[in-house]
Amino acid sequence: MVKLYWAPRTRSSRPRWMLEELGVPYELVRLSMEKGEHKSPEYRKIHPLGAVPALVDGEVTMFESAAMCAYLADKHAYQRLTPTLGTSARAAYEQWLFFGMATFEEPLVKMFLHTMLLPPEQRSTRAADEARARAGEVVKVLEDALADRPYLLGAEFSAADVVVGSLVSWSAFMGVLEGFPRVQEYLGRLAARPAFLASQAE
Ligand SMILES: N[C@@H](CCC(=O)N[C@@H](CS)C(=O)NCC(=O)O)C(=O)O
Repeated sequence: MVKLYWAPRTRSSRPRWMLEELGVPYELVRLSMEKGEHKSPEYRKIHPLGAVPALVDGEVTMFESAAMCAYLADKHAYQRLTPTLGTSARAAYEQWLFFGMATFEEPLVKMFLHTMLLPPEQRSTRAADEARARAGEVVKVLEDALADRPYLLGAEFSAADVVVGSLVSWSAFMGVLEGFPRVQEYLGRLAARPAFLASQAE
């Protein structure tokens, strides 16, 4: 059975959501980040940086949450959460996957660091403001893209919605969705999915 190394309220909810969407049975291996279990030498054999998530599926052992979503969608392609290779739908799908990881996540991480995670004396109001402005710019791209469609690729939900949707959910938590009604509605659609709800269970 697939094993997902996981901790609540982390990026590990992405592959968990994907597994739930696909109906693939999986075992959750919960790591206590408070106890530093993700930094044990044993776990570092699975994830060399000592982070969550990590996924083990038979002979496949992998890290990087978005790559896990793409891998699972391809492996269970009959569930139709990934477009056919070489098509324009596939190009859009890859664009949104990379947009999530390379463009969208960065300002959210920076905002989170400078408003919540760093000790107050290390936080920079300027860095937080810059990150908030950039996050708004990035969310506007989604607002425009969702003008004529319920999901990123059109009428059909895909693995790109899992990756980008998880970041939209984080954006709501960070308070950057105000003024973006279509993205808020998109999040409402995603959050109503049973697989999303199941992926949040602790
Ligand atoms: N790009 C990686 C990031 C993984 C990551 O940084 N995970 C965080 C939790 S959301 C973590 O485990 N942090 C602890 C650490 O890096 O020491 C992914 O998407 O899987």
